[in-house]
This record gives sequence, C-alpha cells and structure tokens, in this order.
Amino acid sequence: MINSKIAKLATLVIAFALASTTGCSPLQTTSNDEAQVTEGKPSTTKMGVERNYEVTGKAQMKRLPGGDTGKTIVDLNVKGLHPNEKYPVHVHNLPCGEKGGGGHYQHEKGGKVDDVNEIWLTFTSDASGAGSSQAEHGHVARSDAQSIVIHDSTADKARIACIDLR
Ligand SMILES: [Cu+2]
Repeated sequence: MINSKIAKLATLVIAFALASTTGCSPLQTTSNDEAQVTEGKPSTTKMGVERNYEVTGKAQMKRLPGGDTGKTIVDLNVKGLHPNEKYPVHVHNLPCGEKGGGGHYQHEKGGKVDDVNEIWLTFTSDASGAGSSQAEHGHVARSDAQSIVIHDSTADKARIACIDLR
C-alpha cells in the first residue's frame, strides 16, 4: 500500500513537471485501468489455537480491470502451520467476523465447486510450517470476495485461520 502511494506520488510529481514545462493542462488520470488492491493478515481462529496453530503472514488480492475480461491475482504467504501438511484454502464471501467468512466465493454463483469457478489457494506447508501460493483468474472478482479461509489439513477441514481482505 505504502509503496503504491509513493509510486502514485512520484507519478503526480512527474506529471506536474511535464505539464509545467509543456504548458498543457495536467493530470488526465486513467483510474479505470488501475489495479484495486485489498490485503490483510491472518488471525488464528479459536479452533486453530486449540489445534496448536499460530498463523501469521499476509495475503493480497489484486483486481486488474482492462479489456473485456480483466483479472484477479491473489497471493498468500503464511507460517505457523504444522510441517508438511496440505491445507485447503479458499477465498470466501463474507468477512471473517460473519459466519467465519461464510461460504466460498464463486465467479458464477451456484456454479461448480472447483478451482476455476472459485479462488483456491491450497498449499502444502514446508518443514518449518510455512507455505505460500498464488491464484490467477481471468475475471475481476466482485466485492463479495472478502476473506481467505485456511482450513485444517484434517478430514474435518475446520477453519483454523481467516484473513480479511480490505
Ligand atoms: Cu474454504
């Protein structure tokens, strides 16, 4: 966030400098093409704490409009998990504080439950309990893509951590 603000500021400064030397009116912005970034840090759920998790790290969702489709890129980078386990992770459709993040976000509501119609970030932790993943989709996610839920590697897939994307 800070870096992008600095970058914008730098762009403004350059734009003003150009405008003042050429004498034309400054700042025709193209906000339609700008990436919209939401991000957050994990909180371990009560269930997660009971299972000896202390999940830290970060996640970021970038919505990139443009052309007919646009795209969405999500990055997840966490630690504090158990070593060498596969953790199911999805973008969910409510904030963490509402129904633990609600259900899976779906591009086509009521469509397939798979990693095409939904945004999955499932990963396998390394020997230190850290893991990361990235998902890229050819749609711009709607505003109800609000959180990321990390489920336990166990058969019950309990919600062990949640990240609000803001
Ligand atoms: Cu989920």
